[in-house]
Amino acid sequence: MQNRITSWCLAIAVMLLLMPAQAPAAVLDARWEFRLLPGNAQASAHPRASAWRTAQVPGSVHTDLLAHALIPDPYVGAPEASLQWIGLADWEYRATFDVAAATLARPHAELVFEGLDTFAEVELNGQPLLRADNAHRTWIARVEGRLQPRGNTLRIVFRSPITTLLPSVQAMPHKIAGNYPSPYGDEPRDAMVGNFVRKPAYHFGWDWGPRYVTAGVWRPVRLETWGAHRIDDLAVRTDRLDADAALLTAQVTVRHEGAAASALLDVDVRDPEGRIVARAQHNALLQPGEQQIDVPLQIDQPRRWWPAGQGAQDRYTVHASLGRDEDPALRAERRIGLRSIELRRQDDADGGQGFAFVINGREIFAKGANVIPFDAFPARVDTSRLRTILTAARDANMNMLRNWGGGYYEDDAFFDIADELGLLVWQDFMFGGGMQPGYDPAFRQSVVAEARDNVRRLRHHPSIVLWCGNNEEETAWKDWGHGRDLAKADPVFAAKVWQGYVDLFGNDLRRVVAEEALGVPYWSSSPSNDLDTKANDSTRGDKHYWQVWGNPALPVTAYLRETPRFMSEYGLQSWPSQAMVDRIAPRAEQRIDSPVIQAHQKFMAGQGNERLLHYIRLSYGEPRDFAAFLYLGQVMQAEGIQLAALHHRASRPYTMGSLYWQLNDVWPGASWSGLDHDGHWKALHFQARRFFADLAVAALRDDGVTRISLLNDTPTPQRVDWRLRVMALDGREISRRQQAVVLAPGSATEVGRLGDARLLGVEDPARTIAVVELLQDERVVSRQVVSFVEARDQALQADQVKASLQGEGDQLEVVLQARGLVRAAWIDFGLHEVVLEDNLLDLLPGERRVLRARSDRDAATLRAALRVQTLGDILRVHAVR
Ligand code: BMA
Repeated sequence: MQNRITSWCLAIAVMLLLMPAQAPAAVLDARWEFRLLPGNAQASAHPRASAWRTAQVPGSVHTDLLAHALIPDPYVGAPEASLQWIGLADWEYRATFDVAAATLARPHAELVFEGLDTFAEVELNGQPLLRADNAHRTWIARVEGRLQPRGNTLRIVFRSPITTLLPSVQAMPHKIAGNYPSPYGDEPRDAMVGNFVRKPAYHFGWDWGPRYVTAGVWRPVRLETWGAHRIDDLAVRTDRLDADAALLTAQVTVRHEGAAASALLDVDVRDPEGRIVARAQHNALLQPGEQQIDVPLQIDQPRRWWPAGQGAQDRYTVHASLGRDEDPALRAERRIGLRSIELRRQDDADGGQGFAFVINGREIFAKGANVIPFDAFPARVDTSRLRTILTAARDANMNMLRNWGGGYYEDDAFFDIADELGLLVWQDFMFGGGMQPGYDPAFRQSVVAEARDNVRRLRHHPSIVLWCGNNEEETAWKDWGHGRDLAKADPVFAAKVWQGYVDLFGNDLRRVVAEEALGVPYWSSSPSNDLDTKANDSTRGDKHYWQVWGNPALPVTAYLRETPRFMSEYGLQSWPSQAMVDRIAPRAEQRIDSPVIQAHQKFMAGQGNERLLHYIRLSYGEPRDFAAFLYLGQVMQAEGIQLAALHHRASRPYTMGSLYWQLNDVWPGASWSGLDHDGHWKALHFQARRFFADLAVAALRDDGVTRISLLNDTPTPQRVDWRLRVMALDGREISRRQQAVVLAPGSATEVGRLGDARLLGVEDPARTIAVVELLQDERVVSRQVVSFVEARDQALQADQVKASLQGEGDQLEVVLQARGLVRAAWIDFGLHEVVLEDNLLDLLPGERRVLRARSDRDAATLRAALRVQTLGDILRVHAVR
């Protein structure tokens, strides 16, 4: 049983019924098996893998091996080194399936492989069918005349990407930058293959996740059949959108086989309640081959789709059908949202340039985080996990997520949920970093095919507001020495590599987006200024800022001195909860430097926990034990990211976005995430809900000056009061002021810059705080507690909060009663799963908080397990020692 403390919303999410992503597809109904390919070099060391065994499709070889207990759980303990042989082996999958007579009778048929990972040779009934080399593409093969009623066999051999590519990579006189070299010896450190293959980059290991170079049929296989023609695709272009009308063009792609023929094409649009609001009929003359038929549509008084916090997420359903037949091949449906999108890059007077997303004509301050893959083995990620995590994002007042480029293009379900919740998506193409052979035309062609597949698959989602070429490649080349080093070693090759980069990200992908993405803008890299001279600039374009946490590991207050146009990455690490750590390591092995703990800390080859300690020490001092290390790490992360996020928001409109690194986890381990692998809220996520709230106060103290700003992200003016109280830690009030103000829609208003001397007078900085609050209708809607010294030097006391659990059954409440100041109170119930309304709380002297709690456990058990950690308790015990 795990300790699962998280918000209400998470539990509610689980209860929600899941929406089917699309009409049922013709998923191949087959029995799948797998084995190590006979004759493979790994066979002698792993004989048990050589027998045919049942396989799960979609799936991966690691999860199939795990299902048959042939390998230990790749997430528990430290088995990574011992599992690298899997990535060096070749694997064989086979499926047997029957085809119903009616299906077989159809004149046209194809097998559609939505995801093959990666170098795959496919045979159907003993004959070659296709060869694949790109896990991000859809592979399609015509199969009419090649199927039989019973006992068809599909056979797929997956070749190891490492052994396949290594000879050619090793033969290169000069290498191009890959990403994280393997510490396990399965691949030479100076000849990384990952950037030469179109396979999720993180499979080769990343600084937050394990190296599992997997293989398999990772997305469904479908058998599609049709008669004389079929609808291949339906896209809906918005030509004009305002309060009066939406003018749309339904672009219906029809494939027709045989002599020219005519057919009736019907298109209709239903509003969110299912009422038909537009309808058109078109008598189409079909020529042999593929053709696009454009059908104009008009919706009067359209309901627009808005990001979360700005309005409703209304969606319309567009349906196209060719003829009156019930044949699914002759129908297509898209759920769309009506919104306009502009990436506004307005020049400043002084040479800078803005970077703002404008939705339906309104500039939106983007608040959110970066998304990484949800698991090392993507087929394990089900819709309910996506819903849990995306709902948590929305509930933390986020309105944008960046799908980072080192993973895979997410399932349709991800975007359906983002559409529904109003989460804007910044979508990277799948390039995680380093450099790739863009100089190779075949490689570029493969990427273009992949890009078309995915842009077309996803383009109807209103949530997607940017397609971005890659993660950090331009800045790596220009700023991290890679371009310079290669130019020194081999200037001709370096020029060729850079030209390949420009061809791929400057031209090819830009063109695909212009042609296919229905008006969504393109941006060549994050961070960048879209191939302008400088890549990671604070005055133009988007910015990744890693001088805090990364080198030179500046203190978190450095966040306050960095003011970009759009912060697309910044972050601090923490570990997940004790209960999560218990799953991966026995208590006896829970030490900062134990092998199992180190195996789950991927930052800078074993230096991650030291870095974490560095930041904990700066603010809180030395943790007294591993449990305190976990707690203080989470508090440090939450307080540090809050500082940055509030500074970004307070810098509006100069800064128009703040996406921290990272939302979620790929496995249970240390990382920059605010949600753990199961979607439980870490301290950061509770804090994010406060610092991203639409109405919030920022009180940012740097160098002895506290800057107070009032933030309004709502689209309407807000009448509020702001209040400043200076008080002693025991509650004695020293001064107070309060003022009414009207906040403009979408604004940040600075209301004061106050020096310590002015706030403190003669009071002791270690015993005094400033409390800054935003009130609406006399209710505190946002609060910041400003300390004048680091927590480790503050006169915090232990035993300042009394906690109790009241009620029974589904009426449980945690009541907190503070005596003196309480900082960072973290409530947990040990191993018992409890969903809490809020957590990580600062309480003012004398304050009482009542929090709803829900759990399956009985109240007596929970009462006994209830525990509250606070900075005062943790640091005071430390001080006594
Ligand atoms: C960023 C990302 C990732 C990485 C993260 C943390 O720059 O783009 O590649 O995981 O930093 O180091």
